[in-house]
Amino acid sequence: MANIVLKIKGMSCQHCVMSITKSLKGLKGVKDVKVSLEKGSAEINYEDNLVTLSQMQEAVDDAGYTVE
Ligand SMILES: [Cu+2]
Repeated sequence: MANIVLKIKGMSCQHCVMSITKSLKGLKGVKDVKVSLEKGSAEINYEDNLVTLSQMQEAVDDAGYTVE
């Protein structure tokens, strides 16, 4: 199990938080996601043999936001 905090650009409300959470949780291997609107970040617990950092960045992109 691994843990990472991604800085995310473009979040402005709780809807953004939900979209990003949902997109990340849709990835196989992502166990837990805590998105903070105040900090502009997402803390992710994941299985590093199942999901890569670039897949997680892509999931954030797909939700319409950017990883800094
Ligand atoms: Cu929003």
